[in-house]
Amino acid sequence: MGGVAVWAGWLSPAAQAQMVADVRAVAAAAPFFTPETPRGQKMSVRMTAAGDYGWVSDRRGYRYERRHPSGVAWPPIPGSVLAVWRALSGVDRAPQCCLVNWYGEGAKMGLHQDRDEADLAMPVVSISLGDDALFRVGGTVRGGPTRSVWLRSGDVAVLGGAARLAYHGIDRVRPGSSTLLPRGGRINLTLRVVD
Ligand code: MD3
Ligand code: FE
Repeated sequence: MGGVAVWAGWLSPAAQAQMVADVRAVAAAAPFFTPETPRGQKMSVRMTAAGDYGWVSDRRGYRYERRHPSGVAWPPIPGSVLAVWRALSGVDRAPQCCLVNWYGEGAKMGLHQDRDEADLAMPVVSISLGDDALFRVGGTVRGGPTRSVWLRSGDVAVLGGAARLAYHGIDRVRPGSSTLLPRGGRINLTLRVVD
């Protein structure tokens, strides 16, 4: 599908290790939480965020918020992460949200669109760390054809243009496929302009 660019192995092993350390610091300030769908279903992915906004979901709905559910402000987006946005986003605006998704054993993310951002002309930049993940992307119509690609640690995907409103999700993570995270699993960072 047009508008998906995957930069395989963009981050060196050293850069990945630095980013994991930076994510740990983010999570120390803004701990991972388990989002619930508006219907009260716990998601299998745990989340936190950095930047002006984080994305939260609970029984009141899903939305961007300026504070973590605990009430603290989100920590700043790490410089290591901002550098990837500057290199690959192709836009002059700074990202306002770095959403952090943590996939443990069996976690997945169902097909969805990202459309809570005000300016859908702004791309989303996605950084994969840790275990390999089977990413599925389709078109802008639910139930249409999809294709799948494995995302590996250090890969960066830029989603823009026609892909910005594409349905997408993570079908599964391959346990033990990376040694980056000491307890295994996968971290995905998505950088977004929100408003
Ligand atoms: C295609 N995250 O946080 S990243 C999400 O790996 C999300 O955690 C997945 O979908 C993950 O919303 C996939 C790749 C991605 C991110 C945003 C997109 C693909 C996208 C927005 C539009 C189209
Ligand atoms: Fe998404």
